[in-house]
Amino acid sequence: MNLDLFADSHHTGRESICEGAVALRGFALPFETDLLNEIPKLIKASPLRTMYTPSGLAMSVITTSCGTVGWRSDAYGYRYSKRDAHSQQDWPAMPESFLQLAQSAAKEAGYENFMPDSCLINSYKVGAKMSLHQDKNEKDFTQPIVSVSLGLPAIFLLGGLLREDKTIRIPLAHGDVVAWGGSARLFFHGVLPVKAGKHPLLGEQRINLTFRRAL
Ligand code: MD3
Ligand code: FE
Repeated sequence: MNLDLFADSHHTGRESICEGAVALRGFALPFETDLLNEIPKLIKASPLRTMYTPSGLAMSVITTSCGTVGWRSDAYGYRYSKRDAHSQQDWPAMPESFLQLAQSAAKEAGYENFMPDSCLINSYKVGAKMSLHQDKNEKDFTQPIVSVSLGLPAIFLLGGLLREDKTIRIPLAHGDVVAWGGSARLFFHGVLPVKAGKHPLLGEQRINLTFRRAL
């Protein structure tokens, strides 16, 4: 065991996953009340909806966004758009507490001046998963992605730059935040099917927020 790393992670709550990827266990817990207050309002303005892959397969996760731009997927491909095709309105603004959380987490992970313009909200019911993929729809891959896990726990899969690279499993629990930057920014990743359970605050689901600089 590397005792220095162990001691360090206990003092800072910072856990290095690989070059560029840093887990901050429980970092979102002080923001819990704000997050749980804002999420229903966002979902009311721009409802969670099923997205379809360009080949026509329904994703098991249901998705919405807030911020200047939101992510969408359909027969025309994956992209960011200024308006929500469902509500035919602009996406709801990113709540101040979301921005504070994303920026303070990025800074703690070593990424100064992170200015996300989009927050993707993914809802996983029991059994929902996300297949191995890369996030390549953003303009600047030097910008990290900050993810926040809420509700039921999940096992996250992290691979490498090639689809066939071996994957490691990272358990993610309510309140965990991970900053994905550096060479990890373009690594393949996914989420195993969420196991049955009931979270005291979120019930039978997992919600993941991913903060991105899209444009
Ligand atoms: C690692 N979401 O929305 S977040 C996605 O839990 C997505 O909902 C997953 O992958 C979820 O695209 C994982 C963590 C995440 C996000 C982006 C990454 C991990 C990443 C980009 C590169 C490497
Ligand atoms: Fe992703």
